Amino acid sequence: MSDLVQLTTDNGIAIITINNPPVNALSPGVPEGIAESIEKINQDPSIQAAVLIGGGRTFIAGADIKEFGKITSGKNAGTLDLPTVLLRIEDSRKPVVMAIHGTAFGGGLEVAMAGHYRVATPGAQVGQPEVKLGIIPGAAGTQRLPRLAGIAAAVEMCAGGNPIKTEEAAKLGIVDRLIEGDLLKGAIAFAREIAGKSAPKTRDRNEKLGTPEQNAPIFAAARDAARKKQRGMMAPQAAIEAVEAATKQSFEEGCKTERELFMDCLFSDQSKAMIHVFFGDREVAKIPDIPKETQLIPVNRAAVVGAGTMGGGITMVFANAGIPVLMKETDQAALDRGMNNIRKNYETSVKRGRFTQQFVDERLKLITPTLTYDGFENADMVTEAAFEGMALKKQIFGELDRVCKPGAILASNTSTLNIDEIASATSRPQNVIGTHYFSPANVMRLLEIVRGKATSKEVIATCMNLSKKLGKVGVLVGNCRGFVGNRMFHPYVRESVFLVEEGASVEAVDSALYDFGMAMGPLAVGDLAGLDVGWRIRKEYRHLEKPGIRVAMAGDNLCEMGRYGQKTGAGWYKYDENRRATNDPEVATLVKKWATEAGIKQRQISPEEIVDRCVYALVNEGARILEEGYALRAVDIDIIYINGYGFPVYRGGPMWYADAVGLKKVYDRVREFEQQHGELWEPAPLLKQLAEQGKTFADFNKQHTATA
Ligand code: 3H9
Repeated sequence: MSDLVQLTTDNGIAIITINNPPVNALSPGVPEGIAESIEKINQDPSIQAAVLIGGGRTFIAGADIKEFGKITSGKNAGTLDLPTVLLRIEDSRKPVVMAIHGTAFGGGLEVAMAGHYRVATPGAQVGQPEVKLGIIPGAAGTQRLPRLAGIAAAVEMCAGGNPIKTEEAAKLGIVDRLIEGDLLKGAIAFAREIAGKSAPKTRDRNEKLGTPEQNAPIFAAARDAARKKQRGMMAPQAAIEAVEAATKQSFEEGCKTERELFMDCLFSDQSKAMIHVFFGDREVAKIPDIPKETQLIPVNRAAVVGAGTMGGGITMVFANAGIPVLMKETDQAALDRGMNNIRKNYETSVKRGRFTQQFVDERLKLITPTLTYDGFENADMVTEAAFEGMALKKQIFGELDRVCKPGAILASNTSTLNIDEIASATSRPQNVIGTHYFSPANVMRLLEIVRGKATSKEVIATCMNLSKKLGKVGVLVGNCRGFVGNRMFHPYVRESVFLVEEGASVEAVDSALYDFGMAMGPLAVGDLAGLDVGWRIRKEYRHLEKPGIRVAMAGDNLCEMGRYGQKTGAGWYKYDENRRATNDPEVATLVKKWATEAGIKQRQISPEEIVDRCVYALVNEGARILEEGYALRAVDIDIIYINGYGFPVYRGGPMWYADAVGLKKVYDRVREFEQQHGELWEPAPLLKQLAEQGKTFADFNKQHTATA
């Protein structure tokens, strides 16, 4: 018997326990161990029924995702045999009760559904999250789930990928009984109740499969929703097709259809990219020189300086995590505006069903607006979110140094400024760190955590840990201008403006990148964020520009005309009072005039060139950042771009995308652009090196962390 699966007995009831920490994934040995146990149970006349349970904190959280890479590279096919094991469970003459706690996800729920009964602890979760990995259920999940839960719920779970609580699963018929108290004891008692009775096989239960008339609108609505909400992804559509097969084919044929669709997805670039993102989300939390055991600073009370858009959003982030927070402004009107915005934001969340009124009332009680620093002496962490200017930030940090208790974390939400210079205004630079949120701060998942020269390991470890508690993905970055995200965004936007100046329309640039999968086109993003933001920064840093190098002018010229984007009703586009965009022919005329005056030739530009110019500008800068060590690994850059900049998750982030295209091809294209457009396109040395060696950015990851 495999070490990963134990078989014991309790007075005629067999207990199969899966012990594969941390999440009891179905790694090689687990399905085999289950199959062997089932065989033994059926041969043992003293056994009347069996319970299958997960050891530790959870039931089975799914197939072992690490195995998928081995399958696609031809090194392993073990996980794929799971459907056969599940048939053996279902065919067991002794009924099998699945006892669920923690999470029964993916292959875990598929195992559970092959059992004859399911009992669960309240508050546990079940789900088919495979689409989030770019695949679909591959062990008959799309065939058994509709038989237990009905078509509508099965489509939603398989195509949407979101888990449900066991309370809801019980209502849907996925779970037969909820067990308060000791799960194993309850499951054994349940097994005694059903022992000797006929055991229902899920695959034979066809009563919830509906009629074609009932199902057609469900599938049509699901396909439509997936096209909109999971734009560009193949797995959700495949999942819907597989569930539809359950309504049109026999169980066996349906399983074959599911398997074909599963294999198509598994071998797709999308699934490889999304699996990379799954592990990347977790890898970014690992900082090579900061041990796991690093002492954390308890953050029980927080304060925020500034009640503007960012300050208010950050205040909500702390309140949402249950941390009492002071929010300071300099005058009453601004403070009132800030509190009103927070209230409005919460009202919208209640209307949209994201939060309950009770949750919001509790969160609002945690927020204390203030005009003074009174109470800051109790804060464990203060986040400054004032206007972006060095003098002001230094003044605030000087004040914080005077009022805050020793050991308090002093964080700045700066998006561009030098953290070390900000820290120099205090007597405790080891406590100063950057925490760069993305707008709207209470929604966007990314948190760039900026390490200053003196920032202590305890402060870094605390902020990394806190980011999870705040519902964010924290990524540690170095202290360079624009940090990682904005430093890369600059050449990306620059190229989008160059392209417009060279003859592409504003809409053509935006739609090429939208079709590539970006959440929004770069010019529409500029209008949303305010074109004046970049314009002001560029003016501040103009002295650093090399003479003779081309500068994107059209965006700045629009700002000179007062066209700042959505907030002034016009930018790259025109906006109505509801901020709905329409194309503005005046922009095309103006840009053409400016380009002609500047001697820029107008030409036809293909969507392919638009994507290459903008995305490779990201990649080339990303390569420099990686080589300079401002990002720890290529995957850190990918996670930043997916969570903060709307890069499509199914392309795995800019660095993964470049690896998938092939660095030689990317390098050659960058060289081509260098010949056409000059030194702004000089290939990053790391890109050149890896391309010439036939390597990838992911290879560099390994070397880098190994030597760090
Ligand atoms: C599937 O089942 C396909 C089937 O249809 C069958 C096809 C034939 N495999 O997230 P955490 C690791 S597809 C391998 O930090 P939490 C994770 O990398 C699968 N490893 O904990 C991490 O490692 P490390 C469908 C896995 O408490 C450690 O475990 N299932 C797997 O915050 C702890 O994870 C899913 O998609 C795995 N399946 O969250 C579920 N799961 O410590 C994916 C986790 O080295 N998993 N690891 O960084 C999850 O959603 C969360 O891990 C879970 C726990 C909610 C379970």
